Amino acid sequence: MQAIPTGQSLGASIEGIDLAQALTPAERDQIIRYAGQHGVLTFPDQRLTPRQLRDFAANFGELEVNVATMGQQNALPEVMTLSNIIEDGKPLGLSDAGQSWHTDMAYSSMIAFANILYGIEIPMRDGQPLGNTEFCNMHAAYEGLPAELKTKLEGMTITHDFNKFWEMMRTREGSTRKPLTEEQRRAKPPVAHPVFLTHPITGRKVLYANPGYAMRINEMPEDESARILDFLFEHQLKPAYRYAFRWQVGSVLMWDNMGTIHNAVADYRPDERRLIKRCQVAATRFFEEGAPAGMPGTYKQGMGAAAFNSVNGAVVAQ
Ligand SMILES: O=C(O)CCC(=O)C(=O)O
Repeated sequence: MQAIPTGQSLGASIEGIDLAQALTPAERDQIIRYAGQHGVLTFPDQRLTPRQLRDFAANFGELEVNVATMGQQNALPEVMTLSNIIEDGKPLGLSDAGQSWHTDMAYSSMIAFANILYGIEIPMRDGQPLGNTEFCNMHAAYEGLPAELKTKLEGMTITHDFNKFWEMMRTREGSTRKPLTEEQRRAKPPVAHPVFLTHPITGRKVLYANPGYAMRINEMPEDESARILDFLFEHQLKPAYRYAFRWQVGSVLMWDNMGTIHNAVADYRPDERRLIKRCQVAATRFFEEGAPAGMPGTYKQGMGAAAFNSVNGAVVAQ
């Protein structure tokens, strides 16, 4: 297995591995290191059943069963279908997943480590793939912040709410999303995480904010929080931090949700078929359950930077 970096702000193609086969612990740890180092990994030319996708994803942490409960694979609720295809009058899956900048599971006490997607049908027009998945690099976004803002926000927290993204998507023309039920809202109450997370693989700080779910900075007045969040949302999308993945049939796309934010580009028509299978992996490998991930005392010993720093050079203590 070897990583071929894109040379851009994020991304590497991982070649020489068949994800349908069980990983060795050494391969698993190498993929974790690559995820921290490159943020976005692509594994070309894979051939996976939903169960094999699930088994590959389960190497990296507990799998999330999405609270939305739409588009789940029968008998394998950890595998979701993302698709615009309608068959026999029924949607095959969730047709508008991730179509705005966000970080998966920022709204959960246990945040996400990785999303792992497998491309089965990819829309093409004039020989070019449509429906790119775009990313921004949150290690670089942190490093690019003005020094005084880094100092000011150090130790502060942001409240994230699942309902923010959901309601924003509901306002889109043609949305079939229904308001979340009381039960769904109770299952995902708003939660606070540090504005700056010490990334458990690289040991470096990342900006852990995203326009999809971040509601407010808790330790400052509401108007100041709104102003600074607007600044952070604009800053984190700078072209220098961006990378766009162009899909191919058979690609597996795996990204580190702690060090990136992402956006699914909906530039294809309803008749241009897109079919993706997805697993979401919680960061249970890196954080203790119970308290919001990233808060002092939640980093698991032995699983973080100390274990994975060899490709990243110097790391800071957690
Ligand atoms: O379909 C895609 O390209 C990305 C979906 C997405 O944003 C997600 O899984 O969170």
